[in-house]
Amino acid sequence: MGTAFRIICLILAFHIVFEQSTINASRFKFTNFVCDSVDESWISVHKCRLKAISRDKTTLSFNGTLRKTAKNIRVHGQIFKRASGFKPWLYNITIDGCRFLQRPYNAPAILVYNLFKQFSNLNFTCPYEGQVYVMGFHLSAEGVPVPLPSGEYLILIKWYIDKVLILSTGIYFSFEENLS
Ligand SMILES: *[C@@H]1O[C@H](CO)[C@@H](O)[C@H](O)[C@H]1NC(C)=O
Ligand SMILES: *[C@@H]1O[C@H](CO)[C@@H](O)[C@H](O)[C@H]1NC(C)=O
Ligand SMILES: *[C@@H]1O[C@H](CO)[C@@H](O)[C@H](O)[C@H]1NC(C)=O
Ligand SMILES: CC(=O)N[C@H]1CO[C@H](CO)[C@@H](O)[C@@H]1O
Repeated sequence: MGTAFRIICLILAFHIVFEQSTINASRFKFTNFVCDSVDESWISVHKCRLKAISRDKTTLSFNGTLRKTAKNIRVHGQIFKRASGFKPWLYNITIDGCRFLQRPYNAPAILVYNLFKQFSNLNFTCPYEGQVYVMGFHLSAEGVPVPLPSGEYLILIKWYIDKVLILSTGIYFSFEENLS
């Protein structure tokens, strides 16, 4: 085996190790997506699921039809972090959905909305009727906009129309920082 060949192997090996430890420094992964408490008089849910695209990429999709005109939407979002069961963590917020769509307010809500709005049709002002969807939403660890400790998380979002709970969506994900 020539010296040149050995050097090339060494460079290649170094390159691979270096790339894995830098590019894959952190990992974000959806682990479950649950839609329940569905009020069929208000909404039918056609799709609520995750799809594994590759080892590092899982997409989230929701597709539903609002059967009536929604003008008064309240959104209650809460974050949980796993620590022998999911415990409330940091945020527990309620926003006026229609007001938000007119002029986004509430920093954590804006942050989450900005992540998924390009994958959805929730981008116009009230009233809402008919199709509502989020299709193929995915996020890489680099896309996570805030420092996040490693762990398992749940974002529980409850959707109310005219003060009636019409849908509850649970988004579970794991985040691992600085793998290597
Ligand atoms: C949502 O589901 C409905 C009913 O199955 C379908 O007609 C529509 O094309 C779907 N929308 C998207 C964005 O996939
Ligand atoms: C979160 O907010 C909701 C609605 O405001 C309230 O009912 C609930 O008790 C709160 N949970 C925690 C853990 O603060
Ligand atoms: C809202 O999203 C839909 C679907 O992605 C897109 O076709 C439409 O142009 C968007 N509308 C606005 C006002 O951004
Ligand atoms: C080993 C491993 O997970 N490699 C991934 C590192 O990140 C790049 C870019 O995101 C992926 O293409 C690799 O598959």
